[in-house]
Amino acid sequence: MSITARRVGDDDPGVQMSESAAPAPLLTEIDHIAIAVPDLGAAIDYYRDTFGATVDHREVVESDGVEEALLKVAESYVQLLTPTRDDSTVAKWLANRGGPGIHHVGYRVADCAVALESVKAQGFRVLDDAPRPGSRGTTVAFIHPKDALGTLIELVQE
Ligand code: CMX
Ligand code: CO
Repeated sequence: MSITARRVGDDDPGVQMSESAAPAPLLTEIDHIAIAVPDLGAAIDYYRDTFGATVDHREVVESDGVEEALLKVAESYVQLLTPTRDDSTVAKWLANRGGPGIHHVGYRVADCAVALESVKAQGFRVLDDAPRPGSRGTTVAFIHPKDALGTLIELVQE
């Protein structure tokens, strides 16, 4: 929560400390770190051979044109992500970047609709106007990276 020191004019003398209007905490946990890769099998092998991490869940998310492999790390996941078709935004992202890397962060929220409305009410661009189905039965919504410190954010309700 940020504290703003505000000096006010002569007609209202003195210095006041006022708290900015922050919402109640919306993020309950890191749900996943998503790493986009050109070769899902090779990425799974890397995590297994290097860290002993194994696949907990695998799914094709047709709406996003991706296939994911989720590796469980404590209560969170590493989401290895690869495009399933050329017009997938992840295919474009990999081509622009020229290789694998962190694509987005998924934060767990208690209520995706409430969190999304809070972000929208603050004037930030979102990529989903309403919550939609994600993988493994979750409900998700994405926030535009240009309005989120250059990081694509996925709000995830389990
Ligand atoms: N993280 C940070 N910045 C990103 C980004 C990302 N993942 N993807 C794109 N950008 C930036 C680009 O660098 C570019 O910046 P500049 O204008 O400064 O060059 C800008 O955003 C626009 O990029 P773009 O290449 O034109 O990309 P698009 O607008 O075609 O798509 C985005 C970007 C974020 C709108 C799109 O990827 C999207 O809608 N994502 C949400 C859905 C999604 O990511 N699904 C896959 C995962 C599914 C899952 O996890 O289940
Ligand atoms: Co994700």
